[in-house]
Amino acid sequence: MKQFKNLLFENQDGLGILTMNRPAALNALNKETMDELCELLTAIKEDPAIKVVILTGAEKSFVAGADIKEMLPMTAAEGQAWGRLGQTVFNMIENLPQPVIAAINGFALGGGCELAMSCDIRIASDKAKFGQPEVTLGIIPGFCGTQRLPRLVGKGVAKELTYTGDMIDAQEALRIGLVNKVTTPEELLPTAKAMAGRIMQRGQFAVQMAKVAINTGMNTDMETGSVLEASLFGVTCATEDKKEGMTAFVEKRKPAFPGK
Ligand code: DAK
Repeated sequence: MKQFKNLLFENQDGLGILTMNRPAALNALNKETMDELCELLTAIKEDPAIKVVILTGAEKSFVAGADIKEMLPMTAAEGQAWGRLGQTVFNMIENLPQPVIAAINGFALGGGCELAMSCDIRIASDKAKFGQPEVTLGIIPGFCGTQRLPRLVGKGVAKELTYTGDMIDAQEALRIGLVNKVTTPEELLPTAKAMAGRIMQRGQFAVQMAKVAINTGMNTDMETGSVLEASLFGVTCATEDKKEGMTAFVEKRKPAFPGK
């Protein structure tokens, strides 16, 4: 795969490890990084050999937000285009066929917190820090943070974090439901990899359909979501994975999913 300036990517036997790699700026998201993410995510989406992706950051930060120095001179039109680019890239992550686990090693602030929230599952090191500090800069979250944060932690807590710009630690993020798990820094990647490994043992098409059902269902009403779920369940019934999974259960053995 192509080499990028601000990203590292490695395919470890079907597990994609994507590392935000601009440590001199605490991995802040500039336009160049966002364009690279767009290109890399398109390649990952089209690569069926990659089953699960882990997204993490190099050195002491996950992502310390959008690049403030690059945003400072932006006009209204440029700001709007920047916001749309970020929203498009984060929606690509949310809608990637493969599950994406954020392994949050350090600062996840502003656009960094929004990036983590676009992933399916968040695991944090106990050194991680979270926040939406945009109002401290005179702006509001622009990569769907005002939308994803209340959906994850509820409206009241989302408003408190967004209006105050306060930073919270990993334990508080766990308490409010912003992250799924907290580990030591040493255990962060092993924990994420172990979870990815369990997901990779399942029927991959079923995992992907579950992702579509949950994501789409969360953005619609219960009845429409239920109809979608029934339809996707029906689709999984036509797969060889379903035949193998159920046959293996009856035969009291582990399934060997063909992946179709
Ligand atoms: N942007 C650019 N550079 C950054 C940065 C950032 N977000 N965060 C850190 N850096 C740079 C620092 O400037 C410094 O560079 P040099 O001065 O050495 O050249 C280097 O990274 C190391 O940072 P520090 O020296 O500050 O490191 P500390 O450990 O002392 O402090 C910190 C770490 C994370 C507490 C601090 O760096 C910090 O407060 N950073 C800013 C965090 C922040 O406010 N993040 C939110 C950014 S705003 C929108 C689109 C997008 C957005 C909003 C709207 N629309 C289009 C509508 C998103 C906004 C944001 O994300």
